[in-house]
Amino acid sequence: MSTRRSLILAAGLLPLAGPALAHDTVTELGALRIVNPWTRAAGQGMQGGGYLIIRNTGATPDRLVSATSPAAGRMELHTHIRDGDVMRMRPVTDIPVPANGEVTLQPGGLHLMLIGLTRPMNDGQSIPVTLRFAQAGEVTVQLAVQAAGARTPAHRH
Ligand SMILES: [Cu+2]
Repeated sequence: MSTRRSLILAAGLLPLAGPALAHDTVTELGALRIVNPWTRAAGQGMQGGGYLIIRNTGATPDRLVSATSPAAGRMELHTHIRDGDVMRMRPVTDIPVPANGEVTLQPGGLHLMLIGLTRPMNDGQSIPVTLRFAQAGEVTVQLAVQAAGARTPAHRH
């Protein structure tokens, strides 16, 4: 009897646990949710990409307009475009975040670019990055540094 009751209670909790997995890293900024920020290990003086998901739970569109980090001399917002057989990076002035939608920054697509790393980014570290949005304002998130991947997009700056 008590076992069955526990199971029912657990099942009742599942919908709450479903949308945000326990291992997701989520930072809230107004209606925005910055999910699972990460980067790849890279050496001092090199550059690195920043990847994350921006969810907008609100009815107003927003835009990511800039990013800064003490770990980088400067940062840009980038996209990839196909140039023949090669994917090349291009700066963009902003990254739109649709109302009631999301945008994913990922390798090979839109991403943050950390240029001129002021220190090495080592596997397992966290790199603070401050994101500035046109509507929601600023928030600082921590990029989780993962091992340098075998697949690295062509970087031209
Ligand atoms: Cu880039």
